[in-house]
Amino acid sequence: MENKVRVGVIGCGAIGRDHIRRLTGLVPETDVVAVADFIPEAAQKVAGQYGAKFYATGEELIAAPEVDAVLITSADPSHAGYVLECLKHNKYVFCEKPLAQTASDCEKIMQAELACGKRLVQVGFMRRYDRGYAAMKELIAGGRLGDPLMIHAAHRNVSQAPGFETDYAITRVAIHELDISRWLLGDEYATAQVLAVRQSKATKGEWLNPQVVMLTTKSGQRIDIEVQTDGAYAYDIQCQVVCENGTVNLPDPAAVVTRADAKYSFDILTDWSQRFIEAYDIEFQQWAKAVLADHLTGPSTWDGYAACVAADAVMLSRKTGKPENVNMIDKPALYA
Ligand code: ISE
Repeated sequence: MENKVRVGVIGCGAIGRDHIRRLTGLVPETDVVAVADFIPEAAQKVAGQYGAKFYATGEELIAAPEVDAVLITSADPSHAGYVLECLKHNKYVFCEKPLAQTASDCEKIMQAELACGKRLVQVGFMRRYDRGYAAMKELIAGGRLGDPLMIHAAHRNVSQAPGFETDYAITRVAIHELDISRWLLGDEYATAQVLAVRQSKATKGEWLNPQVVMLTTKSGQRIDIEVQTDGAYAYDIQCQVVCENGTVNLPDPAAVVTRADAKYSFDILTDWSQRFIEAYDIEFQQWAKAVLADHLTGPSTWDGYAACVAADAVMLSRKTGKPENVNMIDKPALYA
C-alpha cells in the first residue's frame, strides 16, 4: 500500500453498491479494484460499472494479490466466515454489522486477530460517526450533566425485506442500539431481556413486532429500546440519555420546516439507508486514513463481540422469560 487502499468488496446488494459509490466518489484514499457476490450477475454488473475485477467467490477475492483490504457487505450469516478468511491472509477487513451471528463466532475472530498481533478488523457501527450521537457523547463525557442514569431509545422501521424473522429484530436492527448505548455510557452490560408488548397489526409476516429490549449496565444504569421492525409511520431513531442534572436527546436530521394550513411540519425519512448517510461517509474516510496509517481506531472486534454477547442474552431471555446475564470474556490488551 502506497497512498491508496485497494479495496475488494464482497456483496453487491443495496448497501454494497452504496459503499462502492461512496468509496469511489468521496474517499480519495481508496480504489475499488475487485467485487464478488453470491449472485454473479450482480457483481459482474458492478464490475463493469466501476472497472473492477469480478471474482466468482469471496474467498478468491480475499486471496487476490491486488486486494489490500476487504469490505464485507454480504448477507449477515456470511460475515464471520469471510472475516476469518481475511485474517488468514493478514488483510484489513471492514465488516458491516453484525460482525457475526453469535458471540462465540466473534470470539473465534478475536483469537484469529490476536494471532495476527494487530487490529485488522473494523465493524460498521456507523452511528458512532453521526454528528448527533458524537455531540451527545462529548457532552456526557464532559460531565456537565452529571452521571448518566438511563437511556430511552426507539428504532422504528417502515418495512423489512422478505424472510425477516423475530431474532433479526435484535441481530440486524437493535444491534445498533446495543452498540451505541454502551459507547454513550462508557460501560458494559450486566443483564439483558426482551419484554412482550401488544403486537402491531401492521406487521406483514409472522415475527414479533414490536419488541422492547431492556438492559442494565455494570454500574446499574438502565436502557430501554423500543424496536419496531415493520409498519411504523417512518424510519425514526430516537435516543434520550437521562443524566443526574439534565437530559440530552439525539437531534432529528435537518429538515425544512413548513408553516402552512395552520400546521407546523417537517418530513421524517422513511428509508433507513438515508438516515446515517453522512455518518457512513465520515466512517469510510476515517477508515481509509487509518488503514494507510496501519493503525485502526474505529469500532473493533471487541465492540462487535460486546454487541453480540448482549444480542445472545436478549434472544435467550425470550426463551427463559427472565433477564439473562451478559457474560463477557476479559478484554484483551489489543482492544484497550
Ligand atoms: C438495516 O440493516 C439497518 O441497519 C437499519 O438500521 C435497520 O433499521 C434496518 O431494519 C436494517 O435492515
